[in-house]
Amino acid sequence: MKKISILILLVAVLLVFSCQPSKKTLFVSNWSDYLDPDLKARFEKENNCVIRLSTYESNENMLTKILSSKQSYDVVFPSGDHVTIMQLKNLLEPLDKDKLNNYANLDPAILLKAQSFDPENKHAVPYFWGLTGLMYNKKYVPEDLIASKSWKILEDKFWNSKSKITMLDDAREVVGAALISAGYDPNDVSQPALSAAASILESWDANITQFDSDSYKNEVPDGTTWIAQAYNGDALQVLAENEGVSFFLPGEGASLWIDSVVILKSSKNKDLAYKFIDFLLDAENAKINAEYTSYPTPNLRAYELLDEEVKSNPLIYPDSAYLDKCYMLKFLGEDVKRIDAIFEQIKTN
Ligand code: SPD
Repeated sequence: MKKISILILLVAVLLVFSCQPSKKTLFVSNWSDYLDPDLKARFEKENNCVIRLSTYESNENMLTKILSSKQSYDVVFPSGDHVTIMQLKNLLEPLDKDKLNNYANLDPAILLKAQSFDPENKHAVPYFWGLTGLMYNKKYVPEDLIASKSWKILEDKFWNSKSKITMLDDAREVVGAALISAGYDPNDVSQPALSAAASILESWDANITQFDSDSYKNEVPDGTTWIAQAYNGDALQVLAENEGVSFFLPGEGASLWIDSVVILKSSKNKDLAYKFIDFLLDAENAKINAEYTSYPTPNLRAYELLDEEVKSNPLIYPDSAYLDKCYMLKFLGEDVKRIDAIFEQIKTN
């Protein structure tokens, strides 16, 4: 008799659970440290869903992952040149802007810039933009060496035999920095430009320990690395926690990029994907996210809500004179192979 009661109870419990509507899951792949976890949790709660978030450290890894994974991702965050690459591969869902009530919060000037990689802003919603500079540990790097605030400090003999430099694991950023240092546009793939960049990279490489886009966030503060090529928001997240670390945008100029949020054509949850993007576009949410990431926001309504201290920080929002010296990393088509070849050569040296 007792056994029968237990069995009935078990069946009842199973029935209750099987009747619960299962939560929808949104598969999101994003750069690391690029979304406030509290916002993610709030979206899940408000929409009775789960976000499965996986992270990546480079556009190339993201693309390999979505092309090779059995899991179909719903939402990803490529940089401009990769929006074009993904669109040419027919991976992107054209946006139905009627489903994005907060789209009008975006800065028209940034939307115009984004048209260089996404004509008519058809497939990509600008998420953050940013600049790439150098982050260093003040204890080990002498101020007089840094004073010039130039990419050229990486060529200084101070670094010889120290093995204390790291650069991003990103061909466009690394070769781009060398091109800027040599006085060229990082999109220049002419022979003279690439030869100059290759020889500068050789001199830097003698003291570079690794090409890595993540570990510098711990290694500069703890002194394993003394100077690292760094994305500005990531660097500012580190600075906020470590007084001994500093960051600068080199005087010659820097690469400038716009990362966007896109919905994949293969997404099985497009309605939820739209809701998520619209949630990110909400002015208050975008402001919270901008404060968390320390990246410049393309959301004009969110920008207006930011503290004066953030808006006037030249490492987040440099003045127009500096921005005029910065270069958007453009889609280069087949020519990118010439940049990749130099990067591979340096990496395998
Ligand atoms: N942790 C977030 C890093 C975002 C970097 N954006 C990519 C820029 C590629 N040039």
